[in-house]
Amino acid sequence: MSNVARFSVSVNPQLLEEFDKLTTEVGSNRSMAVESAMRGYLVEHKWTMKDNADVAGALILFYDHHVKGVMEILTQIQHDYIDVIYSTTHIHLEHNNCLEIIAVRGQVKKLKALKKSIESIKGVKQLQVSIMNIQ
Ligand code: NI
Repeated sequence: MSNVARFSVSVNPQLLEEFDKLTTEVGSNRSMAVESAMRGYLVEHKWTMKDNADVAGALILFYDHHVKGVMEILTQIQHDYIDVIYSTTHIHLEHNNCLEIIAVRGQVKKLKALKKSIESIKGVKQLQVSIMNIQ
């Protein structure tokens, strides 16, 4: 029995072009890069599987603080989740942009709700979630 599986996927051609270019630049190949991306996807999303599990990690967000209401909403959300937020580090990157690192620990379902709330804020350009199972 083979230890590799072959499959075909359909993707945006520009995305594939960019992916192949970067893959070549880092000295990899398409299969290795797709396998690495799949492992990354599993790490990124596996924590969401058990709603009652205790997990910990960080939410990293990049946003434009000049977008009307963004600071107030972000502060309000963080006050609504004080039971799972342990610290927040704010970095003023430049005139408009800020980076915020929110350290969290708590129940999966609560952190999923927090993630969803932050994702919906207008002005948040990127949100990266890094959560680990700690049980
Ligand atoms: Ni700032």
